[in-house]
Amino acid sequence: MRTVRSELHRLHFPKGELYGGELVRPFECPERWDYVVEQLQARGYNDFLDPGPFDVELVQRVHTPDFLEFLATAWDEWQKEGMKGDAIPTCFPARRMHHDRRPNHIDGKLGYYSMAIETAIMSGTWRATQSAAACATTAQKLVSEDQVAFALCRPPGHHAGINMYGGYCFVNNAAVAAQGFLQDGAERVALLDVDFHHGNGSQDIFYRRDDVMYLSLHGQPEDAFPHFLGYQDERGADAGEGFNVNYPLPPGTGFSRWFDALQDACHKISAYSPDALVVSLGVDTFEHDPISFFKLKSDDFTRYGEALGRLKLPTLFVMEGGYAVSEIGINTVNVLDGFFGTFG
Ligand code: OKP
Ligand code: ZN
Repeated sequence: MRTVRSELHRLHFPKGELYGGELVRPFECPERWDYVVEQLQARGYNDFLDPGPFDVELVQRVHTPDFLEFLATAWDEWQKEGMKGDAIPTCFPARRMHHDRRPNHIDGKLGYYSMAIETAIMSGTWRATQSAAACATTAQKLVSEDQVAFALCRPPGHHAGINMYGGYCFVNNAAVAAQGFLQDGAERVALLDVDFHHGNGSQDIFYRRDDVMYLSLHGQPEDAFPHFLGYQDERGADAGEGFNVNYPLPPGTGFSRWFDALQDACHKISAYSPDALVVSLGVDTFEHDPISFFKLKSDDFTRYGEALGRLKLPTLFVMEGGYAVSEIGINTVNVLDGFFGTFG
């Protein structure tokens, strides 16, 4: 298995995240990437590759051009206003305000395009974001040769919607990969999201489509970020009706309940008979994750990797969350080891 990763992720390291009423060092930090690389090497996954170019045309099939233009220029606009820190939104189109008229001022644009305020934009954010999306695309193309690949994306992507960023995400790497499979001839793609958080962005992008089935296991919206999407009754719309599957789970959920949901998801994936599987691989379901509330132990990641391998599908793993930083590599590579234990 080859891993596509880029050192350019290091260009994104905002100083602060507003958390608990304080600006703290962001949970989504560059060392996360280092710990994953270290564990991959320690367990013999030594085949690393840089990504090819950022494919604008492909990315525009999942995000709007105006949103991408905003991401590319937000930092410059922010700086032109003489702002000293990183760009953080402070003002939103809440209920009965205009959510479809885009303001000109950068303060207005930040609120218009974002879903949360923990995610700061800095000088290198756009370049890092492009490198992560490029990792997803390059790894997706490797799957046709190798059956399996890993896109070690940073920043992550699954909260980024059609024209919306937040939750540490700017461009939806997994969605770009799913779209890439379709462009390369796949008829159906399953996107399975095992990150602790609901991938509201992935759901948004594919909600009215039947060519990508989105399935997510996550902390229930009543209790967990992103709070405003991810209920079980969100089943897709129009052509996509029945192709969006949510498994919201309560605080304290341990492996046995989580794995029941995963097995149900696996049955639905098999019945859909996709040409490829994209796994949004967040390991923040871990018992010691600082911002999540599931109770998976490190060995449980191996067990569910085995279940994914039994699907016997061409599979792309795309890195999402995981904030117990010193264990992120162990848990991530446990999934891969489990996968190859049954996939062959
Ligand atoms: C990104 B990914 C809770 C604040 C939550 C955002 C978490 C983003 C997670 N008080 N902050 O899905 O791992
Ligand atoms: Zn997450």
